[in-house]
Amino acid sequence: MKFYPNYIDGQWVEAKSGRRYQSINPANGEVLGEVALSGPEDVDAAVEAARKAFESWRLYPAPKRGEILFRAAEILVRRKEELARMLTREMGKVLPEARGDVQEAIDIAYYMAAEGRRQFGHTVPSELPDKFAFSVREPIGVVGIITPWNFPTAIPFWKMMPALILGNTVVFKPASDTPIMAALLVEVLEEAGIPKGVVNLVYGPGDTVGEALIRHPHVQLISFTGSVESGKHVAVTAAQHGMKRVTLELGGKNAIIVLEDANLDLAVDGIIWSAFGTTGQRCTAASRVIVQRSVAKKLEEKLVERISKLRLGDGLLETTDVGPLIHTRARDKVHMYVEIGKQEGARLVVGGEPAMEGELAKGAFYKPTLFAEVKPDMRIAQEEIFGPVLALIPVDTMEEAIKVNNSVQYGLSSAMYTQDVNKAFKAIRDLATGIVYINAGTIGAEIHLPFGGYRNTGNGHREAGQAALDAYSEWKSVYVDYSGRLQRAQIDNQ
Ligand code: UN1
Repeated sequence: MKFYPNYIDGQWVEAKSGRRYQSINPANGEVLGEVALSGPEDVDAAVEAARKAFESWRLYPAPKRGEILFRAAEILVRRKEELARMLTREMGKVLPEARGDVQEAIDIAYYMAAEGRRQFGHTVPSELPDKFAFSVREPIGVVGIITPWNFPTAIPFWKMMPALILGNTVVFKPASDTPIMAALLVEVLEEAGIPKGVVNLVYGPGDTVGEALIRHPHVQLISFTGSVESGKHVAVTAAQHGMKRVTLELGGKNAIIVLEDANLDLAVDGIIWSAFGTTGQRCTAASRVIVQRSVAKKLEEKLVERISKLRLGDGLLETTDVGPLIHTRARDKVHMYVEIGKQEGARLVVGGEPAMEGELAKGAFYKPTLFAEVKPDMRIAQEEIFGPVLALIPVDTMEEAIKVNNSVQYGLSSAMYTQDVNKAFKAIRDLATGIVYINAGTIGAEIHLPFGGYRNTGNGHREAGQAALDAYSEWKSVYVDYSGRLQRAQIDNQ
């Protein structure tokens, strides 16, 4: 069985304890490999390597850093199919979506590679004569990257690519459920020529390895994607341990609004894709449909027809529409929410139980589920379920729909289907989410726009696009006075 060690200071090494755990295919229980089970001592070694490497990496010309990132993108293009297949086996999403996950890593690698020749600062006039003023971005130092299992290639690269192009070094702690994908990514960076110590990989659980990273005195920034509860813990702990910079991306309870003038068939396509793609396990997944009452029944019928045709199975099979959940604990959590929904008085329309027929019994499968007549304050309409469960919420007006959309603790993505351009622009203004779609579902953000959300979805930072550069750099403002005398800002220029 293949063993996946840590990667520290350019070497593939066992955990110091010698302990290991197994990576499991959620579709059938197959053991995919053994993985180093690290502890805080391995984090220390990785941070030390990253700290040493920072001294030279920060001085390595940014365009040259960009060339390494560009090569990483090219290697990913070459290895895309191999990575996608392993991604499906390790995480469960269907193969076309696994290819999309790898593609998203490729996209951000190309994008950030080009930032090596930009990284614009500002050159501005000074308020005083014979004085020059400009600002530059500086790297922060050692960056701890803690990533989830649902996008095991895209999300680590969303974080690593901007961190690296700006001259930071990285300690990468991937989700325990998708370790092999992390190894493949690091292999790609190694082949691309990343110098030793610049990227380090440490496997292990959040409460030991992640915790050691968050507390480490020589880590300057933590970039974390996960739950709100864990995100709060990261923020508080990081503040107490060296006032680390923290960027958080913490999920969603995203809604698609369907107005009565909408093209319903188009809306159904977007809803099915956004609610059941990735088995509902995206931060951007639609788990609510807020529909104007006059078309609610018709929409429900169309949805039921489509949901009943979704085929569950191993994501490698072409016949599969919906893959497994990440593990049986996740499946049990989904079922717990379905029970809560029933108790709250929502009407269960379709699904509502684990799928146990034939081969499906070996994996963590759950039937795509639809609730109707859901009230906006029910738990199934408020809490992130992270599974294939969709709540139909009827409303009377667009204004009410927007209010319901905004009345959850999350604010990541929202969508509206309408043919009325006036309504669309009012919605764009009033939907309080970091991402808004018109006549498209809630998923499918592109990497050159900011990604992140309002309220508890994060702490104000954004991933991807130019916004990501802000998260991984410090601004330095520089004033050069060439007047040869003391000039006092705000005083001598009155
Ligand atoms: C996530 O689920 O955390 O917009 C990321 C999307 C993808 C990224 C999702 N491009 O659905």
